[in-house]
Amino acid sequence: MHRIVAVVLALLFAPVGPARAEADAAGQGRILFEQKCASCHTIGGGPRVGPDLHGAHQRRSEEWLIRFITQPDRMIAEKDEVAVRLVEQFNRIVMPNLGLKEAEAQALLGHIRAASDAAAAPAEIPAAAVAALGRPQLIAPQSIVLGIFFFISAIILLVFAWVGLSTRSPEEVNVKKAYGFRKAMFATASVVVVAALALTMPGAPYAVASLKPDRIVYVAARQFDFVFSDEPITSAADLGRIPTLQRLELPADALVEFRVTSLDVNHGFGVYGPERQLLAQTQAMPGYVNRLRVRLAQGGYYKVFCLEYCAAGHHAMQSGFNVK
Ligand code: HEC
Ligand SMILES: [Cu+2]
Repeated sequence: MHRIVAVVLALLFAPVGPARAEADAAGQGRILFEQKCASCHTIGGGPRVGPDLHGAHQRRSEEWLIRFITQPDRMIAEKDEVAVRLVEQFNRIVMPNLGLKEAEAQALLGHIRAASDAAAAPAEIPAAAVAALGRPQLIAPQSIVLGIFFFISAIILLVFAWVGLSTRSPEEVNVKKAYGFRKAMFATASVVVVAALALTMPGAPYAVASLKPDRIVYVAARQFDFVFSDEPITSAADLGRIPTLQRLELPADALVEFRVTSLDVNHGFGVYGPERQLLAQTQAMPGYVNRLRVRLAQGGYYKVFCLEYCAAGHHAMQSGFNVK
């Protein structure tokens, strides 16, 4: 009887025990990766601040990887051949020592293995596609503003030149006439300013601010990436627990509200259109949520760049989304 109970118990628990432990380890590895590594690395999504870790377990020994994940700074200082070459390749940005224990590195390796198996090999961006991007074109409002700026600048230059030249032949000034002219100038300027305000105020975005957005996207910026989600992510501990949007798709012509915060230092959240013009931007600040509302008519891929120098990996801090 005891033996039967023992066998039944063994059958019930034997396969479950290790499998669950493995799943837990994989889950822990995934959370650790989201929290500590995903800001610089992808697995199959291409290089970012650091190399794509797709298949890292195939190109390096387990021992090397564990050591590098726990003590990258020491290995680089000791001039490990592979580590030094990687530093050269990645703009001399040294991977920080994140104070991980060996068990955590093991869990991370488990995740890198599992995620590498799940993801296809990273696609190279064809050089032709990069070369085909021409110089960015000025969009209408920008070129109109630039035109007005040049026009006013030209008038100011002409006035200065005229005043400068007029000093060659000094003449008496009729003070009364000069004051009269000044009054007339003031009246003209007042009329122009009030008219310009009356014409342009209705276009100010205050009315849009009272509309209900069609879509709210939460953005958490951190060194060195942007995390999109449908729920607020307010601390690094939320990463890996709150689902993030790996690929953000937005409907065209919808009113989209980005709620932008930062998990570490100040960043900028700059949205660039498919022709690579800056369309909208706000700051990403720790402890604050800045709202940025946009209505994007044109379909295509919009890029997001960090607009505030935030440390050595700033140049790689970019993301993007599709509008359909
Ligand atoms: C601040 C950015 C940053 C963070 C965060 C970061 N890394 Fe790195 N990582 C790098 C860079 C840059 C390199 C290339 C080597 C160098 O320059 O130091 C690298 C290299 C590596 C390599 C070697 C890759 C290869 O091709 O052999 C592994 C493995 C690695 N990182 C794992 C991790 C893991 C795991 C984490 C999270 C615990 C992590 N990294 C966090 C920037 C980072
Ligand atoms: Cu930055």
